[in-house]
Amino acid sequence: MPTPVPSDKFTFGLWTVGWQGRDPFGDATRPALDPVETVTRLADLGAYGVTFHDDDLIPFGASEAERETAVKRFRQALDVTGLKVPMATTNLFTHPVFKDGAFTANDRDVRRYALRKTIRNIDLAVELGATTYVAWGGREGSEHGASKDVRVALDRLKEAFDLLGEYVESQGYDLRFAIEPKPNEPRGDILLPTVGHALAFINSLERPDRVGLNPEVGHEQMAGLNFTHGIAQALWHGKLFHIDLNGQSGIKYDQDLRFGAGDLRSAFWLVDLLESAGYDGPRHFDFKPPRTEDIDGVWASAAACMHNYLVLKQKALAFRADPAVQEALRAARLDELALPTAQDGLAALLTDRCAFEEFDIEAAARRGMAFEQLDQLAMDHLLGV
Ligand code: GLT
Ligand code: MN
Ligand code: MN
Repeated sequence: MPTPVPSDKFTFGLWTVGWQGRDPFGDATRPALDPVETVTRLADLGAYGVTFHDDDLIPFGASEAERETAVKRFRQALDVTGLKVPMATTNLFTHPVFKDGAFTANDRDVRRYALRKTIRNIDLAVELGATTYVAWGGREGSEHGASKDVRVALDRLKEAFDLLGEYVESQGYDLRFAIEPKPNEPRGDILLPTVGHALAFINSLERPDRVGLNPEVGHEQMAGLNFTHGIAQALWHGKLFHIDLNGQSGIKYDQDLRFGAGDLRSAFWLVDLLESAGYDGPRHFDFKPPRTEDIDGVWASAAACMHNYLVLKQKALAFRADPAVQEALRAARLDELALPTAQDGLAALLTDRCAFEEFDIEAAARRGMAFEQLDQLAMDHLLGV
């Protein structure tokens, strides 16, 4: 069985294992976790790093002295364990002040506060070595038709990223932003609901090169979308800056299951893609150990996230190396997809009688694609038969 090691680049948010199980219907089922304990336990399990929201590390409203102590203890734990902080983010959703959003709240003073809160944590993130700053706009959205002028709200969202980019540049920070799309929850509808919406938005920013994506498995699947396709497109645009791995069973509330739970076949194709595309960023788990679990269950599910990734990686590599698969890929004509459609140019295409006048449409229509055999080989690898 594969054992996780730091070079696998597995990372976890403090808020994941630290989730106390509070949901809209029930109170916490677990006590709070000390970030220092989280760092120690994650290092013991073979993780590479840990990520945080400002408020995960420094309780909201803490005094300057409390802040210093919290950061000092965290930093010491990082030094002792060697755990890294590749990414950090801002909590712009828990406090009631953010009930109508942060960067797109109708109230201007809330927007200005949200930017200052973010900038303050960017400074800390960079001090701790982060090179990616995630922006999940959980409360940037609405429940009512006229309550949000979406075009104007997008102006404000662009303004926020332009200002943050200006700040990071003025400080000479080596830091990029990663937008995390989500279709809904906690707002009825959230701005930039999918990978595609976010990709288009980034093109309108002043510093598009500094902004990419942090897609989350469950968030795309909540919208019924193919996550692996979304990741492939993000990679194609050079925009996969970070990734949130977890599990989800279809179109329902955001389940944040451990990685591999939920849609296992999709997880297999995702790992196959990340590994074959050479994605070298952190494999970041953003999951919630179910509230049925005690603290032992929390660490068991964290270990399982890494275990499942490594098992799927083994299986994906074996799938690609299998001569029967390579033969099936040829039969499915993947090599032909890789050929340009008109390497001879437009003029040659227009005069090529075989392309149209003499093209045997019926014969081409009769050709089978041999996809079922290929897919069953993948299934057999996944099932271990
Ligand atoms: C929150 C959300 C996640 C985001 C985090 C970053 S916070 O738990 O559900 O998907 O990645 O703000
Ligand atoms: Mn989620
Ligand atoms: Mn996430």
